[in-house]
Amino acid sequence: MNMSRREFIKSAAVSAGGLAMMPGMVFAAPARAMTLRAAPFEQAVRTGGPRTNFWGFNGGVPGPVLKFRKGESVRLVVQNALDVDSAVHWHGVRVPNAMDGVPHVTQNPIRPGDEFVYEFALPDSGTFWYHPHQSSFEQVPRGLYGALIVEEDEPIEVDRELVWVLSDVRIGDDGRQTEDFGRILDVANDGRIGNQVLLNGKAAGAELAIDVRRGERIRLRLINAAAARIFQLGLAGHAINVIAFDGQAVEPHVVENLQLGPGMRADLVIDCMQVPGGRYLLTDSHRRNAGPLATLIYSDARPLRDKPLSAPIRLAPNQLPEPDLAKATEHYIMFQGGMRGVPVIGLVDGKPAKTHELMERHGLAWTMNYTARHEHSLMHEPFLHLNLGEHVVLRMINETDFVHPMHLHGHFFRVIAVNGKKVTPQPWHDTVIMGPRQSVDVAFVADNAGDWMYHCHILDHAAGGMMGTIRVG
Ligand SMILES: [Cu+2]
Repeated sequence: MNMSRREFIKSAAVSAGGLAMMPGMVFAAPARAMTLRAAPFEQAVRTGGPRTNFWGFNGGVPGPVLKFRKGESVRLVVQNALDVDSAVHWHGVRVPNAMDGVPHVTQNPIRPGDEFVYEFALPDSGTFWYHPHQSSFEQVPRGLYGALIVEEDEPIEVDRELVWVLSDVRIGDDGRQTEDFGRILDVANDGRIGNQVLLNGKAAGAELAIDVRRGERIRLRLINAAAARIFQLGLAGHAINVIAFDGQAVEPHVVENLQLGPGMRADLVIDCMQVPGGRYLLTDSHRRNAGPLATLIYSDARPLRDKPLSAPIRLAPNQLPEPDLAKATEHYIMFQGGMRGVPVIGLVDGKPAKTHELMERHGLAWTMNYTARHEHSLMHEPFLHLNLGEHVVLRMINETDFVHPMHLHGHFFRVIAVNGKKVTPQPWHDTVIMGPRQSVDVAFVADNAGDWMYHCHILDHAAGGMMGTIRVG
């Protein structure tokens, strides 16, 4: 007989007589525990190639795929075996503030040799990821990132589920990482983009083979863990069905190609309906880094089926607080700076500095509402205060000539307008791309109390001033 733990405890209590459950009493399942150990290690990104020095979780790049069920409570022990401070952020997971993993803001940094225990419940199903929020412009590209998957109560029917963590690395001919993190030339430009794209830690390229079978339905969970690279993904010969952005369900729709900025995720359904022996390229067509990433190769095995599965691919939505635009308060954030475009004056520690002074004297390049902040230094001074439960429209005005994927912690927002023009549909995101000179309006309910990071996910930009906190409550 199949009996859930709760039913078992209930019936055991009843049969014991007199030990019946009190109304409202909940037997929480014990939190599932995992240990993540951050440490240096080496691995070759290409079979037979030179070894690359990484920092990684549990000896891998990416770190282990953490897979949980919606509603589950987890206990994640992070051990720091690096010789620098660290802390881990659970990107996209709506955690209580104290579990958000931001050093100096939500916790003390985890010192070398120490550990920190993160405990929280998982309110949403979806594709999330984890990475340090300490010197992330260095710790992330060195290899500290991994997927965090929360399964739906009723997953859609597929033959296979793949998790692809996309990233890149800047390496020399000897395979060693180039030790040039945080250069002002990268900070004030497009960020530090690697010279080798990685797919699950392996060198991407036409020679990277993905074996599929005719008739197979694949659910692809994509995560852009790169520090600065924007992907524009296409798959020859196949329809790309998007079913979720940033872990949140969208009405399934087919796209020609998919833009994925740093920090962003997408869930896709691919029906492999080409013939045995066929080869199809997965490509990146972004202007900066166009090229093949992998080849889908159809095996000669007997097809699984000759028509695509007819099972629905629509995901059940998570319960997110719906912003009411009629009563929402408007807030503005203006972004300026960078090496191209109009020179600016920004405040650093309360004192004005021009663009070249920001860069040469402070190592900063970007301002939000005329202020440039050092990573986490002035974080206890939020740049925006919201009341708990406030309905908010945040208008982000990008006065720079650069693209910025903006990320808000602890909340999801709906993207409601671009350049002042209403968009439909209005998908939920935790990270949204602002194009150069573009304005993007997002709406959300500030229902999670605490000081929440709000920053560009081009991690050099965040380190260069595009980072601050929003206080809720
Ligand atoms: Cu940016």
